[in-house]
Amino acid sequence: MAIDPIYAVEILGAMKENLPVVALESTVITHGLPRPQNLELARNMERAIREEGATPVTVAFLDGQLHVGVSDAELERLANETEVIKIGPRDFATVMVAKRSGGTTVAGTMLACKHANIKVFATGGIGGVHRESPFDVSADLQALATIPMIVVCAGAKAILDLPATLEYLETNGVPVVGYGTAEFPAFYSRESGLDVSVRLDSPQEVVGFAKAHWGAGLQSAVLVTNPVPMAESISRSEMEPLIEKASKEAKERGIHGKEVTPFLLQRINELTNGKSMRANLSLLLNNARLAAQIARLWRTNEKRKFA
Ligand code: PSU
Ligand code: MN
Repeated sequence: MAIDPIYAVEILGAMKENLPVVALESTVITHGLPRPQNLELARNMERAIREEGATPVTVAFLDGQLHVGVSDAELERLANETEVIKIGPRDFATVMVAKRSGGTTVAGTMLACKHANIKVFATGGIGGVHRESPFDVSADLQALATIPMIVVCAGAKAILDLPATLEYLETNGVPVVGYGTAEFPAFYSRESGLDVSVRLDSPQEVVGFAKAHWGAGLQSAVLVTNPVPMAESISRSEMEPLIEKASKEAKERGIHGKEVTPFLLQRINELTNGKSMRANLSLLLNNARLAAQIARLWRTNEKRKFA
């Protein structure tokens, strides 16, 4: 049973015309944010991408079918359904066979993009190596190592072991681009004390870099890390004790596997009285805009190549 995605009509049109498209994940809708902010955010991200002149493609599973692009009604269903699965690559077959619905993670969305030949993807934060259990390495890292696309994020959350996460990316040939910064951003915080592998300052530079990277024969992704906007950012010193506390609770409560990330996100939101969620929403929109700017240049360049 080969995978046979359902493409939204708008996406098919955009792809046929070689118009810019930006993929969006949906675990952030199903598991990352509370209702009703999840639906609001999903709609706002799609709108931000359109405003920048690209077509948004939210990826998700509905009743066992992979959707590349969803309608507004489908978005609403995803945001409100309770029996939704968090879908990474290993869950594709489970969901297809059992005809289930759910949100694709960064890795799951990248796998879908590989089938759909979508090159640019915007998300909030990538998964990584967990602090509580160093063997819990997100499948996102594996996907970044093997699927050639541009992934725009705000770094990885400091709930992770950030140095170990960066080491993994280095080993696997994934360049970590700091967008307008030489420091790896830590999601809620603009600072981490850790270096990126290269700093780039414009969408043009990102596109040129990605072409050089793939031109060198690599099959890995280019990870663009875009710091959370200043106004909603939270300092590292403010976040650190709260992250420690949430991580300790996760361990004490025996939370493990794919439950860890959603638990920590929700707990940190409670501990910051919603401030962390405001940072989360702001950086997601910021990433959607940058990804759309990159996608526009990407398509123009591709056209020129074949003209
Ligand atoms: N980071 C966020 N919000 C999220 C996630 C990460 O700020 O919702 C989701 C993403 O979909 C990511 C996934 O791919 O969590 C990683 O989960 P895990 O650590 O189980 O691989
Ligand atoms: Mn994990």
